[in-house]
Amino acid sequence: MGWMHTARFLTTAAQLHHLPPVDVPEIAFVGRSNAGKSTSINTLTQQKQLAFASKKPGRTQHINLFALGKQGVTDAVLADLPGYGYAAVSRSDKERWQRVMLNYLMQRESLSAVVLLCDPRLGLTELDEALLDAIRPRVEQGLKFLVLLTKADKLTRSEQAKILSITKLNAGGGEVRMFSALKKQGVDDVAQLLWHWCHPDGLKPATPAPATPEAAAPVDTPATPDTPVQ
Ligand SMILES: Nc1nc2c(ncn2[C@@H]2O[C@H](COP(=O)(O)OP(=O)(O)OP(=O)(O)O)[C@@H](O)[C@H]2O)c(=O)[nH]1
Ligand SMILES: [Mg+2]
Repeated sequence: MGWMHTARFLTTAAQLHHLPPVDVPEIAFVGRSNAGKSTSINTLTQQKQLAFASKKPGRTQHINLFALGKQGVTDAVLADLPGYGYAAVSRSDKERWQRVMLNYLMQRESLSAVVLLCDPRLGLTELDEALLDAIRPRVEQGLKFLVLLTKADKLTRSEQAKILSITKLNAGGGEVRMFSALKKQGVDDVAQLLWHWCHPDGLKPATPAPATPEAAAPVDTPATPDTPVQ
């Protein structure tokens, strides 16, 4: 979807209070280290290296923001967050990242949707469940969330169907989708969902009106009472 491809780097910050406030919907990509957050952002935005993806877990160590919007007008922001649960990180680093992420999820005012990425071969882990618990009060106030089951290319069709229905039962009312960056599975569907979340009034991006006679306003129609004539 063209809207997603407009993504551009906005800023990076190690702490919540270093992030600039934004006045458009912000969608956070969260999940275990190595789940595929950065890769999915690159795939959805069709940009090879917008977000840093790596075989080495723990690659993303800051909150990175990317702006979306046509003609340079930002109408949404994506946030790539550091992953959690990476065993080889020191305990103090782990605790620091968990604190940064929880503060972000609880306090970031512009946050309007969370995409929780999950490797379906691991399922929702304890840390994923803790995250879902942490955001539940905000979900009740309208925060949207999507569980994105990544690396679908590693599963057979029937394994995918099974994990999809199990995760739907455990996702507490959130959306659930299968996704593969490798096979481009689920890309359009997820892009559309995020578009609708950021444009709940259903407005399409501005396009010039077609220059057809039918599209032009009839000149001889009298103004109706609720159409002020100036
Ligand atoms: N087969 C396959 N591999 C994937 C897919 N998505 C991501 N990967 C691989 O998974 C590894 C981790 O991907 P990242 O996108 O860096 O993961 P991350 O969640 O951002 O990790 P952190 O930044 O450490 O939190 C990389 O080796 C990717 O190539 C996918 O759809 N299919
Ligand atoms: Mg990453």
